[in-house]
Amino acid sequence: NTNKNIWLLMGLQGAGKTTTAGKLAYKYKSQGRRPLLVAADTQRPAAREQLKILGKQIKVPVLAVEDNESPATTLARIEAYIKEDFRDLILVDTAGRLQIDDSLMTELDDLSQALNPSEKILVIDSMTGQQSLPVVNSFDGRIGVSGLILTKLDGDARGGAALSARHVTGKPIYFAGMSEKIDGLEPFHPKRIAGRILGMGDVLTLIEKAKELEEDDEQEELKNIADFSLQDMLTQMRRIKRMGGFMDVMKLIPGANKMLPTGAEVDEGEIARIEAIISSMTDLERRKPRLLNASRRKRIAQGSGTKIQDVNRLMKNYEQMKKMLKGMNKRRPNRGKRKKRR
Ligand SMILES: Nc1nc2c(ncn2[C@@H]2O[C@H](COP(=O)(O)OP(=O)(O)OP(=O)(O)O)[C@@H](O)[C@H]2O)c(=O)[nH]1
Ligand SMILES: [Mg+2]
Repeated sequence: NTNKNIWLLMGLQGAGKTTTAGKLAYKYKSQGRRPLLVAADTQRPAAREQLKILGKQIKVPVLAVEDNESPATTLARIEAYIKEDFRDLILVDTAGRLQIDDSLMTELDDLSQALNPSEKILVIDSMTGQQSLPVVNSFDGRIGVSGLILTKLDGDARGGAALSARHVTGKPIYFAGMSEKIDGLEPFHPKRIAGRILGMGDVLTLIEKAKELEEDDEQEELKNIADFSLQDMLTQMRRIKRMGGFMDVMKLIPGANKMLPTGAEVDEGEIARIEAIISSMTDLERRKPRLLNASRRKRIAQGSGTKIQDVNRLMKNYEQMKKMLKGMNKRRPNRGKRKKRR
């Protein structure tokens, strides 16, 4: 039965399999294909009902299994169906698993063996981020996974980035779910996702982490974020460095690894460069960065053994950081009033 184009959708409970099955059917139907949805949850009639409703909405037929139907029967029914009503894409929605559960895995494996799907797609809720790595491995070990679909990327891009690198999971990512709506399925662009999370916001995450670790370090606490100066930036950068190396901290950010050039030295170098640049400024310049005109920047570059572009880039980062800190402060008025733990 290798001539049938069967895509098996599997994944943990609530990952978005059913929604994604509907989205795929909708997408390919609009491209002129003839999809058939198969509701293969042999235990929960409600799960099958959910897919039937989706199918009705998008006018794609749904073949629902019976309670405890055997995989061989399901295959026979699919074959009988497409003989009557030709279908060139068969999307099989399966039962969710709360976690990797042996009996359900066996069931899924039996179904997969019987249907011999051309694609075995693991649907992953991107909110679970790196924690889904063992899930990918179990499904792959047991059933085989040909590719991933990440859902709920509209909620958390970090999770997506955690899984975005092919070398992390060894699997291609076919699509990304970007909303609950039927048309909320898009091609996955790892660079875009990683770019979204690797803005200055992540430096802020690092700063927050550093702050948490050093809550008692009060003198250095940012008194007033509106007054965030280059000196403060340097202080924060040094904290990050003290936390055990920039690279180690960067590793905390899912997906950050692959954005960085190979070799940790490069990034330690970046901090060293920032330190050198800020150290070459006068006190006044650090407090009033507006003073930094072209000739001062040139002097600073020379003094720090860097290029004027490095100084410019630092200033741009600083401005961004300041802007974000201000925004953050507005959104969370209680920031900084956290009780001290000892
Ligand atoms: N925001 C958002 N919500 C999504 C996305 N994909 C799925 N959801 C929501 O996630 C919830 C679970 O989706 P389902 O498709 O029912 O998940 P499932 O994997 O079939 O769940 P089980 O069959 O119970 O294992 C629903 O509320 C969906 O609307 C997405 O890309 N973005
Ligand atoms: Mg479902």
